[in-house]
Amino acid sequence: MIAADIALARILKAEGVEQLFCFPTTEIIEAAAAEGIRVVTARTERIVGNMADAYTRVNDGTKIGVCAVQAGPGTEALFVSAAQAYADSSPMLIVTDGAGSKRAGLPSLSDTVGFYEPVTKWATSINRADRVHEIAARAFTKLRNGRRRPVLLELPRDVAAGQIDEATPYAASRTFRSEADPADVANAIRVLRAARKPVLYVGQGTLWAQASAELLELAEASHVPVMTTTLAKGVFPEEHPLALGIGGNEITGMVDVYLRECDVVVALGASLTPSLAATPIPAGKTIVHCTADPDDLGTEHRVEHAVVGDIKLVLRQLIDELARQGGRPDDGAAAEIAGIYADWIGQWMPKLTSDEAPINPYRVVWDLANTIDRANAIVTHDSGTPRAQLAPFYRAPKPRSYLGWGNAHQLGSSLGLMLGAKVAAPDKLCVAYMGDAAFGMCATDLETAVRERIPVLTIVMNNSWMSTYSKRIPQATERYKVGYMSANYAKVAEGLGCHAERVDRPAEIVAAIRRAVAATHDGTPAVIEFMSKVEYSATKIGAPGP
Ligand SMILES: Cc1ncc(C[n+]2csc(CCOP(=O)(O)OP(=O)(O)O)c2C)c(N)n1
Ligand SMILES: [Mg+2]
Repeated sequence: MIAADIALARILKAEGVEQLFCFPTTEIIEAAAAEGIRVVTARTERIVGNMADAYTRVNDGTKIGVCAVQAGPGTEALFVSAAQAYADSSPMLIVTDGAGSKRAGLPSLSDTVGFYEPVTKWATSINRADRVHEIAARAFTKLRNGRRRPVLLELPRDVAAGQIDEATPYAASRTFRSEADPADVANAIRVLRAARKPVLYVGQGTLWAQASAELLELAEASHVPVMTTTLAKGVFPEEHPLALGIGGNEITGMVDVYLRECDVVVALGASLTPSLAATPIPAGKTIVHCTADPDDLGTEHRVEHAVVGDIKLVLRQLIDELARQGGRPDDGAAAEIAGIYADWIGQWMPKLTSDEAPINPYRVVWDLANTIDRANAIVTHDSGTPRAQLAPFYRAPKPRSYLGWGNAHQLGSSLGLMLGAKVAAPDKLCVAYMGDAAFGMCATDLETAVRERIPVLTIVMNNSWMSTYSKRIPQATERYKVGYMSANYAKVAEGLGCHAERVDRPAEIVAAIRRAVAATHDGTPAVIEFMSKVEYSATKIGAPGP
């Protein structure tokens, strides 16, 4: 006989779980550690959740990020990260303890399962020790199938101690896929072949389905340009001649032209729900909606042409059907894209190469992109102008070399996300690019990076304020005499054990990045604080210039 918490720890191992992200300790955390699972302990629960979320994403969901926190204040503090993972459709498993059954339901205790229901695919309490296997199997099956979203399991203390048969069998869960109706595929290709100026509008479903090779094959076979949402950034190599770059809250000049001028949009693995992560499709376009989740259909657009199925299998069907119908001629899109890029990036060059001090943040983005080995990096933006500055201009060369977010993005989540990414991909340079307000929301977890030996690179743009809020707040700050946000963040980072530098001259940017990258290679987390100016130029449809 074994205790239920040990049985659950063994199930996690059987499901391929190699690490548990947690704070501080519970029965399941101790049981997992005893079973040889690496326990990564953060300083705050919200960072714990971010780590598990990014760990899953970097593994494309083939390995599930699991986090464990205490019930009550722990699950309450983790909620924001679960909400973010839910909004971005990222599956992670949350395991929590709970009061013993004698105290269950008392009004003095928060109802963990109840308040997690809106931010999970499934939240449940394991109410008997002998149900651990059955409930865990259902949890992992949900995490690996259908729409990817968090799952919460509560293991109350007395249930955790309950004894069950050690020999209870457990088979790891798996993903099941299905193709689309061939008639829908044939119709989609007919619409694509008849199009005057089509665009492939790609969402993160292509990442979860690991369909980047098929996407490349379809684009090259059809000569159709590819844009991605912020969440899917990198699934199509952004320096490919047919790449338009991202269309999120911010867009590239190429997306601006193509999305306005196209007649047909073929959406692939995109929900087409309105959000900060996905540029709305202008009215009057014919849409072919290819998605694994039929719930996506008809959200914002009338369903005229749809293809429902696993997007990797659907892409293969589309490639075969395109050949069967006679292909599609090359209409010279690549040359047009090159021209638009040259014109658009030319407009931005004065900012991207600016010598001004305080430093122009676009200069940091440009120097970062041209200094690090992007093919061996995972980069992410935080909320605020960091997203606006980085996402359109940093060209991601391959899937998961950039983690894009944008539906319900918690300020300060980039650090925890990169900690999780670095645990998943220890050989990659993992970079969190954030503002000073974001730093204030996560900085103490730099100590987690040091203690747990997770050497990430954090870039802090210190502009003494929250750029996008600068129009309204200065009057208020003057009125109430609270002043601007000010601190020496490099000293904070140094105090937490990081390699840290403060840079105030543009000529020093590249050398500082090189030193910081070298520090991470030596195992030390690095922070560079750039003294920067407030700079906000939205790149929107119809206005992608500075
Ligand atoms: C927890 C949370 N609160 C509020 C917001 C809304 N928000 C988005 S960006 C931002 C300010 C960002 O300021 P900073 O990090 O300094 O970056 P900057 O825009 O100045 O470059 C805020 C408050 C959020 N995303 N998350
Ligand atoms: Mg700021």
